[in-house]
Amino acid sequence: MLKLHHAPNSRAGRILWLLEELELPYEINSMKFHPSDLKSDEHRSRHPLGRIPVLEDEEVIIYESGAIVEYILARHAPGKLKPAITSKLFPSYLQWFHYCEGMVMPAMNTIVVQTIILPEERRNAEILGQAQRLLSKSLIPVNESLENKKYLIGDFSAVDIMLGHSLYMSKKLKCVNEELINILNYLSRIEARPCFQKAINYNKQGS
Ligand SMILES: N[C@@H](CCC(=O)N[C@@H](CS)C(=O)NCC(=O)O)C(=O)O
Repeated sequence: MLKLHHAPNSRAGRILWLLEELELPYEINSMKFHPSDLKSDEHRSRHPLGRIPVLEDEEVIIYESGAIVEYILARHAPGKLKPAITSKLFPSYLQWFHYCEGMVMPAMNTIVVQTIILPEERRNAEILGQAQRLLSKSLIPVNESLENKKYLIGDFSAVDIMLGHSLYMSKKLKCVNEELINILNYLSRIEARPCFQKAINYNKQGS
């Protein structure tokens, strides 16, 4: 059975959300988002940097949330939640899939480090400001692309699980201003999905 190594408030939520949308059977190794769990020898044997998510499937151990999403779709749900390579939608699917970790998340990581992880005396307002401006800029094309669309490529797909999750996290960090109205409306649709709610709230008390 698929086994997801998970901690709350993290990208592991993407994988849980995908597994729920696909109605695949899975088990969860529930960890704390804390070095005591993530940097343990046991977890470093799965991911050398002690990060999450990690997925186990029999003899396979795979990390990187985007790679895990593609792996699950290819091996366990072929043809689902992804346009065919011949589809007109395929290039947009690829673009937004990679825009997520390539453009949005680096700025967001810096914001999380500068507002949550570092102790106050080590935070740097200039670095934080740069990251906030970069994140705001990187959300503008996403907002434009969502004009007259229910989901990122029209119908719901795995790209909503990747980038939709990042947009949700951006909003939680107060980086989605009211001018980004298409993103805000899109997030109401994402948040109304029961599988999203189940994934995002899993084991939150343990965080
Ligand atoms: N690009 C990786 C990022 C993995 C990552 O940094 N995960 C964070 C949680 S969202 C983590 O494990 N942080 C713990 C740490 O940095 O010690 C992915 O998409 O899986």
